[in-house]
Amino acid sequence: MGFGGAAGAADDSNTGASLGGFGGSISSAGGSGSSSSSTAGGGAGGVPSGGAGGATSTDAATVTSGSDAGGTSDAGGTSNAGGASTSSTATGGASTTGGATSTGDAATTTTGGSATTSDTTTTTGGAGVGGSTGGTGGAPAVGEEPYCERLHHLAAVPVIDGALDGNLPLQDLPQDAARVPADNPPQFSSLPSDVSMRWAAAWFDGGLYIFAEIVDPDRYPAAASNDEWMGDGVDLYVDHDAVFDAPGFYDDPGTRSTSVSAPPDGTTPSTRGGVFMPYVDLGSWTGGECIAVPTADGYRVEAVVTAATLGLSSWSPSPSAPFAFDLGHNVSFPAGETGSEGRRLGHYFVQAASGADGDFEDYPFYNSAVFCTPTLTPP
Ligand SMILES: [Ca+2]
Ligand SMILES: [Ca+2]
Repeated sequence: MGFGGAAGAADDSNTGASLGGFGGSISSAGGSGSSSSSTAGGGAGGVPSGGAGGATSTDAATVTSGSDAGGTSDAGGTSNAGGASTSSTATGGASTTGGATSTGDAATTTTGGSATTSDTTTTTGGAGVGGSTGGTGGAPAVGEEPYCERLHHLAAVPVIDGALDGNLPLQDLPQDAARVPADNPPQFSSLPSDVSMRWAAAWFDGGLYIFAEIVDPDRYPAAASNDEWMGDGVDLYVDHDAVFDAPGFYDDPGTRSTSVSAPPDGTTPSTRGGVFMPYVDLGSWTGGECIAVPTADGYRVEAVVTAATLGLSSWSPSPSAPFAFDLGHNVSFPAGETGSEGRRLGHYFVQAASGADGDFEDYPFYNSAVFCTPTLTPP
């Protein structure tokens, strides 16, 4: 997570920003597949139209791609030649391709050919006018697991010990949906090149399972006096039913942001975690639901989010009761350096708003409308 107010220590200029205008479409970090694999399988695809922030993104892994079977031009003015992709650089199976995209005042999440929209819905068939509804696209390339789009079921309750459960394939997390505070010292205006993350996710009968493997030669978790997100670590954002009382906001209970701190050194595992909502620190993440263990070149994070994490008395996800989530990697400054967000230099996400420019409302720690809404495969 990363809102400045929670610890009172951050000083982002966006602190206190109004929630009045969630805009834009979704930028989704894809896997490592090729462009062809991500666009293959696309149905009658879409282009964004209308709505605030509805411009076609040029982001490398944005969800505005897709082919339009009969398109000529959409209402938003984006030309879309029939059959041609409007975003040639979408990569990876996790990118939302072949699907429909439409945007409105609230963001749109597009996963594998289905679209969920808020406020403004534009739907068109083959004529390709004014938005779109996709076909059956979005199938991953071989070996890819687009966890933003689809989660497999774990038969057993995961064991939170730092070792991967379920033999899940790990997926690269591209750094295109990144945020670096504008007031960082100039030499820290972008994420360091030697930090990376691979991750896996699944659902089980009690909630969401996440595993992340981080390469980071410089483990520098938040200071003990600061919130867990203010240094190296992993953030996880979850809503239990993918439905929001007010689009873009966090439900209480039901939606939570959690942060797991990186280990403090190369030998000591950590179970330090925190639970948050925007501008609210809800306390430590206890109950053995998260762990961070050091590795030779970084660390691993493993966690489950359950009913207790989300402030609920019960939660039983299923294919007919899916949830929404997102994931972020908090990346620190070099040891000894700090900025307006403590030891955190910046962070990047599985999914953020298309064209995200640093404003809080573009990111899942603040805007629940950018969460992934995966299909849950049957047990
Ligand atoms: Ca485990
Ligand atoms: Ca909800």
